[in-house]
Amino acid sequence: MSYNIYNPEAECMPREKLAALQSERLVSTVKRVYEKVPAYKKKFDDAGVKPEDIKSVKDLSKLPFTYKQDLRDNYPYGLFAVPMDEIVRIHASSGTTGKQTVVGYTRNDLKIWGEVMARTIGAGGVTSKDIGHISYGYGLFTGGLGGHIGSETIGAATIPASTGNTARQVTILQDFKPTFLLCTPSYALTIAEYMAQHGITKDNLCLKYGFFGAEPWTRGMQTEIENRLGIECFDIYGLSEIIGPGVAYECQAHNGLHVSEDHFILEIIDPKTGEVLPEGEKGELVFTCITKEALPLIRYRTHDVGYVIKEPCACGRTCVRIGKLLGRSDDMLIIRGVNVFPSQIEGVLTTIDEIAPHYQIIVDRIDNRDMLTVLVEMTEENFTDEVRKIESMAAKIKKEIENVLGISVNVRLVAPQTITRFEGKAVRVVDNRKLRD
Ligand code: DLL
Repeated sequence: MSYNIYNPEAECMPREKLAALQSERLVSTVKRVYEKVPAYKKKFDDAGVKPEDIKSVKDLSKLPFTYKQDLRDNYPYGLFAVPMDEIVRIHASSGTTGKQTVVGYTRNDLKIWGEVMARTIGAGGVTSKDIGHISYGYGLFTGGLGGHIGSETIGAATIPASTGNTARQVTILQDFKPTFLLCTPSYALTIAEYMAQHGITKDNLCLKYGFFGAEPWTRGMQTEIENRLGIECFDIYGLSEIIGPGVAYECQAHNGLHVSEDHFILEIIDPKTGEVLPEGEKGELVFTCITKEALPLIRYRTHDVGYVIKEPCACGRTCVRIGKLLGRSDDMLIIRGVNVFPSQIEGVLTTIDEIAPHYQIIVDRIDNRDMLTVLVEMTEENFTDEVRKIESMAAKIKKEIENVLGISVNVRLVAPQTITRFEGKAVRVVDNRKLRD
């Protein structure tokens, strides 16, 4: 098969040439942040490293890490490396604790954002002939305007639908005939569900591709959305601190997400020791921005857990891939000492036909013992109030989850439409232990 590549020169650059380009860009970025950002000067001085010590990408690990806390300590604009009159856009990410993280873009940063997002949707096959429906939230969140800038850069007709009002979204999907959709995977399911309830089928739409991300989702969820909407789904990854969506993207080979390495250098580290891990090992993703003007973060700790796929990709891109993200180290639950990622539970649920892919995980501490309960919705077709049937279905799901997690869990089946639906990022875990601690 032939694979779509938006910018073959950049995406398929020989590795040696890429390393030379990364080195050149890293050296100048490090020099610039040292001169322009007092907080970085202090950080480098404290670590005993001078810009002259950084001669190539091989020296990257000499540099100190940047943490979300650094952005909070320098709230709102303290880490910007350009004067405010060069900033043309500001976004922020809310997070669940502490102050918002504020990020800025110069005109050139927006150009880069457009480029990496055009690579992202171009990898799925989008061209200027397509029509894009952007249902990530527009606003301080980077999803909406990030999708928007990529879609316009590639030259597609762009519909800035934003999130919410699913009835209106579905009308637009039918009437404006978009060929690709961008939103969170959980919102894609909400749209599919609304359509099913209103007798609208995938044949009433012209959608061909979907670019979903901003939250972890499993391969099973991907297949579910593909079947329901009749589209090819692509996983897209990014974070506001680095640029927003556009940091890494899935290609038509569907085996990992390519990183735009000419703009962002990826390292995988052991989150406990900070040591860079050998290729292929699972650890925390750390990114360094080497072309951004406004906010070129150095060795930014994402808390996202992933690994690099070594083998060359069938698509011909030379930029490395990260495997599908398993979740964040901070959404990892520790249940009676065992590490549990919500995505492991989702992985099991999406293989079982009788239930809908809507679930919630509740963690309690009862008599000093952690208890994990999974609420799972039955599908309309399999909905029953017959106790014996419910019990046997719950027992089957419980067994399958326990096989994967290696700990005992409770499973409760609930009626269709009883678990909260999400327009933006889904919140799937309620940890009551934290409320009491
Ligand atoms: O979520 C940017 C984005 C928008 C990415 C739209 C993709 C699509 P933040 O709000 O700063 O930015 O959240 C970043 O979301 O560190 C991950 O934990 C998570 N995340 C983003 N994409 C994925 C993905 C946007 N494809 C945080 N799979 C990141 C798993 C993801 N987690």
